[in-house]
Amino acid sequence: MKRRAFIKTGVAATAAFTLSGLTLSTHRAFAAAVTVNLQAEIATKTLGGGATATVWQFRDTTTPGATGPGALAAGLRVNAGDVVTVNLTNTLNRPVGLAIPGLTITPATATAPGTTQTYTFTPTEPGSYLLTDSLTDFLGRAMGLAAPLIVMPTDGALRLAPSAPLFNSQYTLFLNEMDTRLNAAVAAGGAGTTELANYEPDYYFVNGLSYPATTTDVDTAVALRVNQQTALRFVNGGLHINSMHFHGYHVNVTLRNRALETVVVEKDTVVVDVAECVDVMLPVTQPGKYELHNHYLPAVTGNGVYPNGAMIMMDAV
Ligand SMILES: [Cu+2]
Repeated sequence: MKRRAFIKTGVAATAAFTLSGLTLSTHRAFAAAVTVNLQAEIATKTLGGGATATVWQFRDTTTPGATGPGALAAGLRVNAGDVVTVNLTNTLNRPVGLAIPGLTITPATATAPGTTQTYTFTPTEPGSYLLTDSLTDFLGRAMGLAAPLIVMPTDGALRLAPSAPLFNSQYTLFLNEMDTRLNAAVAAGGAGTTELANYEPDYYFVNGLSYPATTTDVDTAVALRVNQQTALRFVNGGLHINSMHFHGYHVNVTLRNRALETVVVEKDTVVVDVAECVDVMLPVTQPGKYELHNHYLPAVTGNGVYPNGAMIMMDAV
């Protein structure tokens, strides 16, 4: 298998970012050196109802057409112990500094506009991480400059952590939202300061998609099988807390920001704080189709219209 098949995720319609649905991917059972090329760039995002917005994004340029989970332009999966090299090309009009809370990245210097800089890091703790930009910070995340990083155990085992139980399948559910007034102000050359101070999102996403597009995307429409265990990885790349409510099931929170929960309580609603990564285990106890959605009512709308936004479907057979 080619190296990039290990680290990159969701190549077009075939190898999904997740171990999508019921199929188990082959995994590398050792640490290795991996390289990824990311570009910080301006893009146009299509929203529900045909509206568009100017966004910023990290895009994996290693393979043309490569995407992260869902509609995200980037998303990485590596093993603990991998030596990861990221060549970051900054095409934005301001400096960008690659940041992954919980990891030490070298060098800790900004990438100037119009330049490329090489960063390296070696994750040791399995779990989910938020890849973002430390310099544009809140503004950057509001504009979309964030992506998930998934770190599997070094031996490639299907576990959230070495001491956690095995799972059969996993999905990454990247959460964020957008206030299109902010995007429009920045696209027009403004600083966006006023809009950020009055941030009031009108679109909400899971893996960059809004309902009903979430129900037809292979990385985002959660396929379950009764009596199996599915891991769900919530990564909050936005500026709002997400309370993710499950119909049909209870889940066990296993990791919050890579730390094992000491007391595991079955929950039907899981809070994912700003910039937080929460990994849960879902024991599939019954067949059926069930919703998983943000419990904050505006988050299941798009430009005020329901249903839209951060709502996905789970389908168990
Ligand atoms: Cu509900």
